[in-house]
Amino acid sequence: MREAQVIVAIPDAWSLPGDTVTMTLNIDNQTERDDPIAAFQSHLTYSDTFATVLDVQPTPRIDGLFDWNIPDPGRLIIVFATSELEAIASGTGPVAEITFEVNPSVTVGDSTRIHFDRVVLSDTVGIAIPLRVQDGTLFLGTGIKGDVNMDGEVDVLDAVWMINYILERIEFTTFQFWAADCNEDDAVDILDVVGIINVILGLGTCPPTSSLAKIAISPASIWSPGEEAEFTHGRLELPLAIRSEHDMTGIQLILGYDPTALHPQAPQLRGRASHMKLDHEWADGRWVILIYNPDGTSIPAGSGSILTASFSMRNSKSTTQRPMIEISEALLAGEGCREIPVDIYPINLKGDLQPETWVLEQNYPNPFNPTTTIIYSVPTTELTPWVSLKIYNIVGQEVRTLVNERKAPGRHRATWDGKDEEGRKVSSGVYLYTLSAGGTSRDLQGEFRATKRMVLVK
Ligand SMILES: [Ca+2]
Ligand SMILES: [Ca+2]
Repeated sequence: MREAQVIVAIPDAWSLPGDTVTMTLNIDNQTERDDPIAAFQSHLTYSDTFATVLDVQPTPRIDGLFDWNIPDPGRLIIVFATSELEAIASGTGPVAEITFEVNPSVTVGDSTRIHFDRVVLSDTVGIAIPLRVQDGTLFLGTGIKGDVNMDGEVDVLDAVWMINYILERIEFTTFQFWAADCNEDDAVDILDVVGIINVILGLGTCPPTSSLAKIAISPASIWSPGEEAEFTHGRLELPLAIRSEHDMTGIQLILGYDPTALHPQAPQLRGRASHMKLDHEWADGRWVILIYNPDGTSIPAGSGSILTASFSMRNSKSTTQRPMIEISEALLAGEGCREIPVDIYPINLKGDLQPETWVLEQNYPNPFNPTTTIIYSVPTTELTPWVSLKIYNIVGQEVRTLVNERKAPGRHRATWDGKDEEGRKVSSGVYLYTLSAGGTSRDLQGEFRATKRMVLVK
């Protein structure tokens, strides 16, 4: 006998006591070797004390005769035949929708199996087509807000499901969405996550938003401190700061960015958010970041950077425009699952994507002991230029060579440890540092030369 290719199945569904729920009867006959289906007969059994069939409707895949009947309680027969017994189009998906009404007195957590008792598929000349069946299960949700995975308990597993849903890693069924939307505002977000954490820890409840007393909450603000945003060659460090007069139990951020120019890296918590937990996911120019803490602690009120979002740049050599980045959404959770309104400021990037000119920056710290850092920038040129950075004493004698090689475009940093070429500590006083660059050879003729002073103190 040939292996059955056609699958007749009823996918699982979830409902609550007293609700109606529609389950689908699917036929999967999408492979080309399948025999054409001209007619179908199915006998289904289910618990009639659990649910009652209200209606059965064909889907557009069915064109022809369609009928159904309940000869005995708990038994459903569905029959259809295509017009003039021509084959129904191959494909996958529902051919019928069965609407059940769930008995209001059924115990939550129960389920009933929708069982294929007998199924016959006929081809166009009346020969049975081999098939496989897959029973479905109608689950009754526990009716507990927060019990997303429907195991009867509200615990950290449910919080993880919610986080994965918000980060768009998984999808929810209608019932799971209902269970996850603890504060009943028709959205599943960080407010629900911190609500469920409070419930798990016994710190409080996750009341419906509509039941919260209307009290004035002063708005927070979120921005990227531009003076800190730093483009270095091939990389952007984007700090994000929040000012809030209220403690924050959780934060949900969505950053929009140009995915053709930027590639998100791991974000890092900073400052007063360092103790929090962070999870994130990005795709197609949307970067969703969640900040929360399973132990219920919050980010204290205050002002300053809480996060650095880093990007690497794609095709940085050919890009000279600053790529688009914005804070698309910011949702702040306060005490008791209250939402803290937030003003979002546009991101104004100050750093250049790539330096367009030679720059020799003032060393820091200065005065210094024992080490200091010197930053210099190499512009974009067709050929990688030769660069030298040397230290001289005040009478012009060479003390140390820090750099003497080709350097790629971008900002570079060099460190001087206050020692000469032989590794001896030099005496305190004024020193000069000179950046020479140019051409593509060691002669360093002409292109750029700059000198600055620094002071070594003892
Ligand atoms: Ca659960
Ligand atoms: Ca919600």
